[in-house]
Amino acid sequence: MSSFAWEDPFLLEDQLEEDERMIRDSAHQFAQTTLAPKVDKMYLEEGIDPDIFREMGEVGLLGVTVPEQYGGIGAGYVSYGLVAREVERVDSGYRSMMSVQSSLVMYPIYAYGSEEQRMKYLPKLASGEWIGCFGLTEPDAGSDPAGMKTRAIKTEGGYRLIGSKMWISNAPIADVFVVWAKSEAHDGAIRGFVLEKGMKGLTAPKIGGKLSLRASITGEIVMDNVEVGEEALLPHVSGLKGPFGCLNRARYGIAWGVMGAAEDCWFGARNYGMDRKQFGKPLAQMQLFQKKLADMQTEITLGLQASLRVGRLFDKAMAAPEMVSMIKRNNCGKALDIARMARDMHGGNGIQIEYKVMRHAANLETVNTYEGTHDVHALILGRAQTGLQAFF
Ligand code: TGC
Ligand code: FAD
Repeated sequence: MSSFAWEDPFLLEDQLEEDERMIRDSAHQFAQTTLAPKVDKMYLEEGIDPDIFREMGEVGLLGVTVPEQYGGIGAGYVSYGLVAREVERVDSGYRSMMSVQSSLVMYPIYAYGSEEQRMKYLPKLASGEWIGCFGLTEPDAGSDPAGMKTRAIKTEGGYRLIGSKMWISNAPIADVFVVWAKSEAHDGAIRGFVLEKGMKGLTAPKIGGKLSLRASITGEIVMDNVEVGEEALLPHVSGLKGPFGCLNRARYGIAWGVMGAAEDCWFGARNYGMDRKQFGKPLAQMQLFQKKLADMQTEITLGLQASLRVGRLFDKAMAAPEMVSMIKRNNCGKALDIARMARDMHGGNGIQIEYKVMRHAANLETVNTYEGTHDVHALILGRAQTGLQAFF
């Protein structure tokens, strides 16, 4: 038998390719030196620093899986997951900014767009010069996006968009808006449109007062008769499978990302327990404390291993949406439990910003909800094994 690496029990490191390790190391270095120093201030002030997109673009973190000819780095889905893990180790909000740009804006333009749309938008989104957002959710259509009210009415040269989107990451600072609407000209089918900042009738007010994901800006998208030309339509997809094709990728990234946040909480709790003494000995020497550390270690190890497996299948085009539901749901739920537990293990210090655990726990409340809630993913898995849908 060989020795046990407590930080990496199943030797994940050994299962990565050399190029994946290099991308991971560069993301780690960037996240720790550029993002980590600013996160507390951004979180406390609910601030926003759009320069982060350019900084991410400079080190190749935007559109990791997009081919190089469009500005991406053409890497695989395991690399994308490793990047998400490193960025979310610092803050879920920063991972949110990165994954919306990569999976929810660049991916649909790449996969469903015309060559003109790809050439126009992808290089500038990859460099971070332009910021993107993805509008699917509406005030009355969250878990049930098929219930959206936003519509596209055919005009002589294109379409007129009417409706509003709610809870949209990056929206108030976005240059490029990928929005989904029911198109009357396509028998009411859901179609994607690419809108640009400054279009008449398009506004994106900030949603303030969030107690979670405070380092990532969130807004509405209001479309008050926004006139666009035919070239704004994403030509190569129709129906809900359009937005869901993007969500499969973003949800997969989240499964890796939340494990990064959970690892930060686990290592923080362990280190705190090694230093802090009560009843004459370190907290880390107490049985209950060690049980909690063992639970964290086990769930993170299993969650990372599952994410790696789905990533390898993604790269072979063998990943099913239900696999993604399973790891998104389970990893988010476990990460949230771990963050809450780590907060408890830090005692009173656990509520302080400098110990990070309460910020992670508050962020993970959102991550457990967006991109399909914990329960919605249970229903997706329930439907897959019974053939019976329980949504309505
Ligand atoms: P359903 O009848 O199941 O499907 C309708 C059509 O869509 C296809 N489809 C998929 N295609 C690809 N991948 C998937 N995962 C797919 N899921 C469904 C399906 O094959 C069908 O196609 P067709 O051609 O037969 O029409 O649809 P439903 O209306 O019954 O949906 C049910 C449900 C609950 C599964 C679904 O609506 C759902 O997943 N709801 C959750 C909504 C959600 O995830 N919203 C996310 C908004 S974006 C966001 O949160 C970004 S946060 C980003 C950040 O800051 O990081
Ligand atoms: P609801 O759908 O109203 O759900 C409320 C509760 O009811 C949940 O517990 C849910 O599980 C439960 N529920 C719903 N349906 C059922 C059912 N059939 N059976 C049993 N229980 C059910 N959206 C975007 O389009 N783009 C973005 O960039 C984006 N960013 C976001 C950023 C933040 C900070 C947040 C908070 C949200 C973001 N969202 C975004 C929206 C997010 O995807 C939705 O919040 C999420 O899909 C849930 O929808 P809802 O909030 O309307 O909740």
